[in-house]
Amino acid sequence: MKTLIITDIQNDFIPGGALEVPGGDEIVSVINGLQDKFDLVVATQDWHPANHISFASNHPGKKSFEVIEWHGMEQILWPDHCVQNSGGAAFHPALRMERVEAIFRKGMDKEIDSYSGFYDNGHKKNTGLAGYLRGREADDLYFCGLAADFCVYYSIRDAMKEGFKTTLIEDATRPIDADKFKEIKTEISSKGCVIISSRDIPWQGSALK
Ligand code: VGL
Ligand code: ZN
Repeated sequence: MKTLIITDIQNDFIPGGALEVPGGDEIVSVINGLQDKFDLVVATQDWHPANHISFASNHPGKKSFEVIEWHGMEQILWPDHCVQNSGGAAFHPALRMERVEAIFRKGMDKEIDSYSGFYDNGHKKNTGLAGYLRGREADDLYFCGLAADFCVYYSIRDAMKEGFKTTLIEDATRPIDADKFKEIKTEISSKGCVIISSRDIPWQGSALK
């Protein structure tokens, strides 16, 4: 079953937000137009407590985008973003939500960051997304959203490890770092992720109808 996974279309990742992704606003209408082509639509939402360790503000003397070691793992320090219940954590107001069947939240444990919609960065806690998708018989996953080089990338890697068929819709995502995203595309396509444009989707309407 063809499933669209909409990653983190939240105000803080849109230009003007706390952790803005260049061009993030441009993909909202693309994603809205894609939704009716899928049998199942799921969203993820970055959802941090204010004391989250990924925030530079919680490490006195450190600045945003510095890298530290935390519990033996590299951690990029981010500006405060997607704080639970804040306007920045809300979905972009223009994002269509009526077809979104489930929302998987991540990044709620203050001690560990969580880019992927499936697992935290230490692969210790499972969000339940893989089990939910299997329960819904969703085996063919299409990824879009923000940011291409973080949450979308880590979600695709985990989806491939979990045995799902994966496709990235390139014009429905935007990276924080364009050069890094070029390397990521080479890596994920070598591992079996198909990269397409929304214009390449051949079927009309929901694949099941
Ligand atoms: C993200 C950095 C920190 C993302 C979330 O959604 O790509 N990036 N938290
Ligand atoms: Zn985050």
